[in-house]
Amino acid sequence: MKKELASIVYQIWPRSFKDSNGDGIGDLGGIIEKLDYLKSLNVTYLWLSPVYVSGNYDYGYDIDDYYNINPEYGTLEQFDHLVTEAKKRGIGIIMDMVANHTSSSHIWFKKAMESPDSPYREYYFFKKGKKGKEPNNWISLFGGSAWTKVSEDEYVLTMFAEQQVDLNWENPKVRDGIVEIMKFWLKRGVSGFRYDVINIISKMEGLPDKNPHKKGYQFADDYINSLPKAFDYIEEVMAKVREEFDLFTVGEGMLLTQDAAKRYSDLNNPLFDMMFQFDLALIDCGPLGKYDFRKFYHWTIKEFKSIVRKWQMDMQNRNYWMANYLSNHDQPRHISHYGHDKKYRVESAKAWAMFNFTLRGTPFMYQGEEIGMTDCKLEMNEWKDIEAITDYKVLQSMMKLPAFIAKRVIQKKTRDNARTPVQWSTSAYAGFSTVQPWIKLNPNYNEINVEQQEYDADSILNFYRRLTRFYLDHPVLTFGSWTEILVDHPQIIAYIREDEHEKLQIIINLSAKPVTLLIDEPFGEDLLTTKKEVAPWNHKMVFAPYEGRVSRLKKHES
Ligand code: TEU
Ligand code: CA
Repeated sequence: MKKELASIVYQIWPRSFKDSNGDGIGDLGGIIEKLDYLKSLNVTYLWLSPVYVSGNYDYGYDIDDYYNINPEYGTLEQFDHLVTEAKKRGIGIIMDMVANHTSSSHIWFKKAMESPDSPYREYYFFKKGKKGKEPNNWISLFGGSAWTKVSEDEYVLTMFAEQQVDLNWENPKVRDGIVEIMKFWLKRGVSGFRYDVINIISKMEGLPDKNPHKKGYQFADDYINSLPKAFDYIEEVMAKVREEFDLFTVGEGMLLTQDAAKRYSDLNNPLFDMMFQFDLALIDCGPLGKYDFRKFYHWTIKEFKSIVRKWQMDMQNRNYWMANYLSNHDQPRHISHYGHDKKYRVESAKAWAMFNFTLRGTPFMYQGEEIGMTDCKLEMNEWKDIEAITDYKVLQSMMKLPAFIAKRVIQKKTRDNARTPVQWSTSAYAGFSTVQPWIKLNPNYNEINVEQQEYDADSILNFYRRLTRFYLDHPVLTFGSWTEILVDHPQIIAYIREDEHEKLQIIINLSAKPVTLLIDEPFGEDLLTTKKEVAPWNHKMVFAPYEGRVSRLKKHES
């Protein structure tokens, strides 16, 4: 197996990481300033959410120019400097490859709009409307129709915002264009890419209506999700890139099935090294996704465990590979989502971290989780996230929610929760900037910030440092087998990781209540614990709320 699978990837959402020039916007200079800090977290790769030129309708996921840096973030020279400085510290840079769509200000789209016979029309999906209506009934992933009107009777496919135009991968020029972009950045020294919504690049031929007999817009998932041609396209572009470069690759799979995962990241013949799936993030959502609130506030540790089991077992049995994460720029903060962001914030942050770094797969972490940052309540005039702003209307019009409930749903789920500035210190603006940041700062920065946690050996930050070091020192945590124990326990998640050298037992209380466990063979040697002081192993063990332990067991001769 590729040794890079034993990596720690730290995701940066640049706009909110660190501002270096006092304009309230995070930038490349800020990342460079913090490289030693990132090194202290034993990070091996930094994945940067898009830093290319963008109109910022979807904060970088709408790209105007793939060959340049957003001037708000810096210059190409600064980017090269970042790559060099990171490399000095043994850290590789991973770029975000947004290849499902360009922005509507990208040169390809502008040329397509110049004339009806422009060859660039083949780069996108232009289609005539049906009787004054959209060409089909697909719903956009940000709500509303998936079609954007471009002239009297013509539309173009936009699966996300109207400023994000879906590329037509059927066209070989599109595929070559994407290869060229990747090579450009690889030549500048980047180590690889994260591929945005890569499983939806192929669309059902003819773009037919979904369930024509049903009224209203339809969720077009099965018309766009991992269609056979998606695999062919990826195989082709990746082969062209790999002719010249070795690279680290992770694909984002929206509504990824296990069969598709097996094909994307098969260890014997990977298209990508690993994939992301969303099942844990969507644990409390209905079938329509994130803003389908019907199950809100109701999820159980049992359900959580069954999702973990489903993926851990399948990737092991069928020999493919997944990226593990709890937070990213699209989800609420995981401490607020799964943990306890008040009384047990510190304890639950450590418990969830221990969980994420001891699963089979490659662990990813997201800026701010290492200090246990929490969601932030934003009032409507403070919302920045285009998805939230659109869905606020959709929740009222399509799902018939009263405005005040729609507002509460958005406040709980908005991506802005994860996008407030990183809290570096207790100084003005949390040490993120010297001026008012571009987005609301979480008022809890006086209690939650890097500076204070640096001085506390028992802080979440210092726990992450021990945990990441431990992870890198114990390859069994990456490659070893995963066997669940205490399967039916309603509060505890527990498993054994084993390879030819080592056998580790992980037991974590994911609940806010203490748990008593009766143990047959209490011989564990604790290697890493979330609590500073722990009781010795005994036949009867009490696990405090959110207490977790990694212990070494004796390997039996077999
Ligand atoms: O996200 C893909 C995606 O599936 C999102 O629609 C996600 O489900 C949603 O944001 C959850 O709230 C990727 C990027 O990570 C996201 O930031 C972009 O907005 C999106 O693609 C379009 O590029
Ligand atoms: Ca700045």
